[in-house]
Amino acid sequence: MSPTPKSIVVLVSGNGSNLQAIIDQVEQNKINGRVTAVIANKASAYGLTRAEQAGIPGIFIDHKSFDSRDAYDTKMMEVIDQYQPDLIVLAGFMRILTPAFVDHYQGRMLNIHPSLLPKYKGLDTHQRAIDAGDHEHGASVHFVTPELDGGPVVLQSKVPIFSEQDPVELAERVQEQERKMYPLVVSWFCDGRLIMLENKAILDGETLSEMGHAIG
Ligand code: NHR
Ligand code: GAR
Repeated sequence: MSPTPKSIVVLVSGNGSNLQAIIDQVEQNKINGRVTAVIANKASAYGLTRAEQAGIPGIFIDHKSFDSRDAYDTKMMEVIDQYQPDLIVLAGFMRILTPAFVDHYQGRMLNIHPSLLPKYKGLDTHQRAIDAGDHEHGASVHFVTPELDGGPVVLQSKVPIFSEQDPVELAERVQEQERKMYPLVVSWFCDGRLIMLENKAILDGETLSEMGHAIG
């Protein structure tokens, strides 16, 4: 008998194409989990519409109506914990989270970042990779720790950068990879194959290198 499906809460700020990829893989029974709630900090986030279409509660929590990051994150925790999550998935979520929030979900929170970490932490990663004259770029899935985009990497996927590369076209190619890699990592976590221990990512009992597993 397979263990109880994990409860996954997904946080979004925008389009939600990574959310959709995860919902699709859940529906195809490729992930031993269920997306139990989608939370957005923007009312306009298309991810909320995707949630509604999939019959999943989509909840808008406006960061602008809170006085501080602590107050916002406290409210988020209250709402999220109603869904008893085993895993929190950041999927294009654009708000930096407080150490208290990160500690509360320690070892249970993943992010996908559009760069080959440790390169280009933070924002505007596609333009920065082009400006640096890099020949390759990509995305990384990592455990979230209080250090922004600094948690242990689980999986990376690379794409080439061509000469006179347009950042929008580059972002599209990176996101195509993201939609393949993120559901895979979520499935590993839900199968109990992936854990974080002492700030390291461990898959099937093996500690992953600083750059995680590489594909593509
Ligand atoms: N929080 C912690 N503590 N640790 C991480 O690794 C986090 C995190 C919150 C979000 C995603 C991250 C990314 O993949 C993420 C990782 C937002 C910003 C940012 O500067 C930076 C990195 C990420 C997400 N946000 C601005 C802020 O003041 C707002 C920007 C905006 O609204 O457009 O929060 O890139
Ligand atoms: C993705 O490319 C993700 O890597 C990036 O935003 C996009 C969200 O797309 N994340 C960040 O930049 C986090 N700061 P999606 O909403 O379609 O999943």
